[in-house]
Amino acid sequence: MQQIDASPFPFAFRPETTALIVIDMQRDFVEPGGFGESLGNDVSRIGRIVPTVKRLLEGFRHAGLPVIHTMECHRPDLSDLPPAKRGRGNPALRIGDAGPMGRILIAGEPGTMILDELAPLPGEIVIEKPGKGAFYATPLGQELERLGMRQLVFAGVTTEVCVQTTMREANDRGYECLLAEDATESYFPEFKAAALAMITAQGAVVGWTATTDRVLEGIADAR
Ligand code: TIU
Repeated sequence: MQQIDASPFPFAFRPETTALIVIDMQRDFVEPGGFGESLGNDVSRIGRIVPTVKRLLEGFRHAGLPVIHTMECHRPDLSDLPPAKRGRGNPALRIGDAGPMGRILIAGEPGTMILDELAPLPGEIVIEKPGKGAFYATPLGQELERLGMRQLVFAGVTTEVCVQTTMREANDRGYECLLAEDATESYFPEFKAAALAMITAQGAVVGWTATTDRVLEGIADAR
């Protein structure tokens, strides 16, 4: 086993069983006019992590370790959108409505795309998910089993919503999970801090956290 210098204690991993999962780095959450702003959020702080997420992505690619991207989105006919989700939050624009970047959070629309700087490379797995967690109603679990993964490093947005939900789903499925703390962000700094504390409390009850520099150091000699 190799180690990443992490909180609350070192994260043990085998490079051949470790993947990066980048959660929902989509225009809809980062750019004005998208889903995040429609919920009443100031989206400006989210974009600041893009260079750090990019460094993490490139580190995994360079080490030859799998990279998986997720996208929160729905079918154009909204058949995978529960009415409870469409109505939630009293948003200015609802999921499926036409906004400045196309229909909000609908697969294939410009606003739903992953940011150009972080775009998946050919061969990288992209999971489209209708929920906050990336395991619900998706093939993520089968893909991870097919690849033989056991340890998962997470990045993306938002920390306490889709990232934390997915980490909890993964933790319950037996994966050892680490969140790159400077490659994730929330619309609410206090919620990000609380999520990091919840994850690592009680001896890593959900998982570990570490900076991107420490993760990159850990995987540097993976090849
Ligand atoms: N609202 C919010 O903070 N997040 C989401 O709706 N989705 C994700 O976190 N991707």
